[in-house]
Amino acid sequence: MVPPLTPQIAHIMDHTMNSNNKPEKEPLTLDQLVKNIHLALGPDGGLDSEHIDANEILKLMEEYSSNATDWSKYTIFDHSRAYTRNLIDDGNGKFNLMILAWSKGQQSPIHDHAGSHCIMKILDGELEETQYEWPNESKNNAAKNTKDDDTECNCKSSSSSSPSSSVESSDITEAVQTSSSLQSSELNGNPLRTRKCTRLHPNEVAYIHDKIGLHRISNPDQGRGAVSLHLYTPPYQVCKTFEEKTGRSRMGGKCTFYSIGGHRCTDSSS
Ligand code: CSS
Ligand code: FE2
Repeated sequence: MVPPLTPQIAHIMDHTMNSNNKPEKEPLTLDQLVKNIHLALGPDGGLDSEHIDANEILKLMEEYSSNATDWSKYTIFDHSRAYTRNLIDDGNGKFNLMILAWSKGQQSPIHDHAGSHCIMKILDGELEETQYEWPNESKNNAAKNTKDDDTECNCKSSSSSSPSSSVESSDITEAVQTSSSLQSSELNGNPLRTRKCTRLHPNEVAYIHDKIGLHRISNPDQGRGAVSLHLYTPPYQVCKTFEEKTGRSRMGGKCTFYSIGGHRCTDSSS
């Protein structure tokens, strides 16, 4: 476990007085949040994924309230991609904090998180998170994978899993290709079983780890983009992506940066 937060951590501070001479809460800035995450995760080394207190980081992310003045300089959209990954801070190798700018109506592939903790906060617009069981669990539970599950989940059932013929090294942010015309009965493997689907609104925070399962993030709004803040600790450069219809995986998700510190990466890699 991580030691308790030290007193240097800037929580939402009482700095100013209102007309009744009562303290008014001054919102935490993104810069202060970054400092707090550094303090919580330590300067370097020491903590692996097992020893990180994810709840502590979750609370820090919850304390921040979205303010576009803080994050607009990091938010670069590219509508030829499903989303862009824009690095704010590399956490001295301990974590990556980044802005994801989601194109309208686009979605990530289904993916894991390479053993890292993933904490995400909605900054603008809305996103949907669909969680899936790992393929082996899905196989064991295949008999339970009824249409009722889809009814329970309000998210649109995705018909756009990446075809298995895709190149192994594709970037995770590439727009997900339209489905192959094959029916699931013609493909080897079992469909991934949906665990839950959650609509996330501004300032809401979500958490996932490989121990929980896989997920896909979608921007369901066909008319506007969405922006989210993501913390990954430890950082990772590649993850697995999965076909929804078969559960087959690929080491296909190269996790590259579109920009770093607000500056566009020339080759869109880190
Ligand atoms: N995990 C994805 C974003 S959805 S949490 C990524 O790293 O690009
Ligand atoms: Fe993810």
